[in-house]
Amino acid sequence: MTNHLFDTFRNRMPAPGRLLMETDDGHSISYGDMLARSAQLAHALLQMGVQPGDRVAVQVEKSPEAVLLYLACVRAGAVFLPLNTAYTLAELAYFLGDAKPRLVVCDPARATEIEALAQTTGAATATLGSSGQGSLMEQASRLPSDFHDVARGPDDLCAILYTSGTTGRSKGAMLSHENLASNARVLADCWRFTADDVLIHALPVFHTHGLFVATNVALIAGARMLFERKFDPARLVSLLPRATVLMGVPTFYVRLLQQDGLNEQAASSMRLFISGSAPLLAETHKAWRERTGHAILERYGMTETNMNTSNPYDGERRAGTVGFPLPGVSLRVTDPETGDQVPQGGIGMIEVKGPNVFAGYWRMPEKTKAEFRKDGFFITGDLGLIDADFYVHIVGRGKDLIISGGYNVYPKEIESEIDALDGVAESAVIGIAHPDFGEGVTAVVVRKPGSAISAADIALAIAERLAKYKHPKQVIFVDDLPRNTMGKVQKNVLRDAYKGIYDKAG
Ligand code: MLC
Ligand code: AMP
Repeated sequence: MTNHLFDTFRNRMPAPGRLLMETDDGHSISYGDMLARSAQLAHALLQMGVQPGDRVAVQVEKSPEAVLLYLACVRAGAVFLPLNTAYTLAELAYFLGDAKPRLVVCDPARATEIEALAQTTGAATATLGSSGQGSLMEQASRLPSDFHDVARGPDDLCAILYTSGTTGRSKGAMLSHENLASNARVLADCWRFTADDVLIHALPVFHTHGLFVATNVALIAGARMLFERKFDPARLVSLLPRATVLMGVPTFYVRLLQQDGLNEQAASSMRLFISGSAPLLAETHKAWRERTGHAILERYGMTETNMNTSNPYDGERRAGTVGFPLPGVSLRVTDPETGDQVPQGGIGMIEVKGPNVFAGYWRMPEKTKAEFRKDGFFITGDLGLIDADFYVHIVGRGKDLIISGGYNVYPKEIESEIDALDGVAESAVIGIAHPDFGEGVTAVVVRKPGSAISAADIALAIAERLAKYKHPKQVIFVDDLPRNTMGKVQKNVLRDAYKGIYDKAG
């Protein structure tokens, strides 16, 4: 047996001297370097006691080494578990307790607190940094640069990515080698990636978009990445003449449009702009076309399913739609109550099935069962329709979810933290249209009688508990929350009442 995902990359690998990554601080990593250094890291993982099937939790700033560590985990047969660098210690405690990793890899700056936490779950810790005593890279540098990849089949677990749940606890989406390999193959084909492509990579590498869509597609094509640690719109415009493809969330495109230097000339070497993770406004699509001459290609996916649909490479890229199901992906729109398919053009729940769809939630068989139909279709929680020309439109969400700058925020998680504060009677967290982030997290709070709790008090209290991007951009105090006859808070009424509050925001 072979290592299914890594062989998928290896079999198409270009000459070892070809570049895989060029970083913003002037370093470059060739395909040959990647093979050697991921091999050394795989040896280091083994030395740390990591065995096939063990989870390796990784919370590190974006760096080429973070990508090499991902590949080392794949090669060592471990299960890669990336964590957003914004997560607080309180959030990490849950993930480590649930996933029970063998090893936790973190940045040196957080080593002390994370080591203490990891010990409570029985995990070893290591830092990644490119140098320094005790760092995994330093340990790896002394180890052999070839490695006999651990055998893993298509259905073996390759990664766990946590995605918050509508009802509270985060769920670990289990992704197999074939989930990732099949999606990389299909996307590289549909988007016509070749070894001549140069992809601007400015996304974080701890979520599906930056890790699997961007990195895996570049790897499978033997392409090169301009690997940016942060999204900096001015710098990005300056990189365009050296690149051929950009992948980003809608906020990238909104911010790039504010750059004077963005024009047809700057984008003349580019062949493709791709957007996903959140809805791209038709007005952004139009403005982009006017400024650069390019129609942004919008696609739709999620952590559990990888990518499901894409607008066509050839053919009309229709603003406000997410295109057609990818080859191998079946997509249908159903009545959320009955599960019956609705007639073409009707709005309903989007369900998908295919080699891209995950194996289930980590140690949550009941939740997994509840989100699959008997015939194997996964219930996405997204509401949509298929139009007369078969383009898929996402028209809303059946799940109570806010997407801010491409990050998912589940209101329930924030409401629970706010409701637990002295002085708060109850709260409702909603998403309100935001010109930069798409939606702005907004808390509507009812104080307890006599309480004077302020927005600043709330911000201070949740700072240690929740990642920064989840924090409400505004807190609004009210006497009561609107409720329907069943007693359920009417979030649509609140969204209506406060729409426009961010219109003047930058
Ligand atoms: C940062 N902040 C955010 C935020 N990102 N707040 C809300 N939503 C966000 N997305 C906070 C910062 O902490 C800061 O707080 C303030 O907002 C302004 O920060 P900034 O400097 O403007 O933010 P920046 O660092 O530039 O980040 C913005 C961003 C980033 C858009 C570049 O959020 C980003 O990279 N998003 C991509 C997320 C992503 O990869 N999603 C894919 C998920 S996979 P303060 O208070 O300190 O000022 C998926 C599946 C699929 O969804 O289909 O792809
Ligand atoms: P995540 O759980 O972080 O992977 O986010 C997945 C969710 O992002 C999906 O369920 C959709 O709600 C949303 N999403 C992704 N791409 C798009 C898109 N192109 N348009 C609208 N929503 C999208």
